[in-house]
Amino acid sequence: MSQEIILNGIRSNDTPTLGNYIGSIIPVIKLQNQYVDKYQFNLFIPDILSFTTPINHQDLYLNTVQNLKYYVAAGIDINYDNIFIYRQSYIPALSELAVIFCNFTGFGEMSRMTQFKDKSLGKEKESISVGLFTYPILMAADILLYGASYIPVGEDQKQHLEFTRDIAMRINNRFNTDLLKVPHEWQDQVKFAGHQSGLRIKSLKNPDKKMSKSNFKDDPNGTILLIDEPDEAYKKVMTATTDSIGVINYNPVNQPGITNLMNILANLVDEPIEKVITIWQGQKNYSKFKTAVADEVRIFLENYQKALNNIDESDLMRKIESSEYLLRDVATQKLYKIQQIIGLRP
Ligand code: AQP
Repeated sequence: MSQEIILNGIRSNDTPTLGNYIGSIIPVIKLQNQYVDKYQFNLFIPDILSFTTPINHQDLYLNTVQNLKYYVAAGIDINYDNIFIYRQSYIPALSELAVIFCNFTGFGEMSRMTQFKDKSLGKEKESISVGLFTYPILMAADILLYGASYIPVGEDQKQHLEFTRDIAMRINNRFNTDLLKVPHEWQDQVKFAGHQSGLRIKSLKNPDKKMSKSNFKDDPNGTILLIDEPDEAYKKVMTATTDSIGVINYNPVNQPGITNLMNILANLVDEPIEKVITIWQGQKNYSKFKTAVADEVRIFLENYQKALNNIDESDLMRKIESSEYLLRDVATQKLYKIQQIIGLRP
């Protein structure tokens, strides 16, 4: 296990959306196709982080395995030995590392996290979990336990990645060590994932807001789930909120709805956004443009869902269990070294 590591996770609080797919899964697949000989891939479900906000716990175990299937359906090849697919809670060293990190994290530092502010906005204090508050700490432990270099995430996770770098550098400096590998900085992560800037797919109905799996119930027509009926998803795109400007422009501020659809299109047809802009910019027929996007969404879902249904569950379970077996060992050894430098072990 001496290769540099690319790490990626999707929580199992609910069914992933097209936003998760474009922001997180597509980059991982591209990186696999480009770099499978060069890097180790840690793909996992942060199941402990999946109930930082309330969920139906009866679904948690099955959702966790199910969400790992979304990687495989997208093209992750489980036959590679350097691709690890696992569940966060099956690596117990992780939780201890997170508790250790809590004591090197400032309360003010966590209070500034925008995801916490967004997710707790308007809620009674008593109903907001401390787990949501400390989410970035567990995420940092997920990354630093294995020494991952690249974490292809959507733009919403930028601040958490920066925190991960900060805590790694803080502990390294404090104990005069280089034990914690500092992941690359945000701009390098974005470039490595093949983007020019971080991606945030927006709700089709409220294009000022992120498309988010936990918002599905409040915003069903703005959210495309990866298990949506392809025809339903087609309709959601056709009824997406746009604007009254009447000319297609890539302009996230003045035309967020149109810009969002352009981003979706570029990613589904795997073309640079510049190419989509060249084709559509200046055109006035929104309906024709929406039809082009809706067609691609429908085709994508049809193919993707076919692949999802064809996954051999017992092969996948074998892969998950062997990955967890190997990683538990690596993680325990790393935790021991950290326990030593902070004085918990001789
Ligand atoms: N709308 C999005 N655009 C681009 N990337 C996105 N991601 C999520 N939504 C978008 C990326 O998906 C990965 C997995 O995210 P997660 O499930 O661990 O948590 P999240 O970021 O909180 O995702 P959601 O869908 O918004 O979940 P809920 O609603 O449950 O909180 C991350 O890489 C994320 O950037």
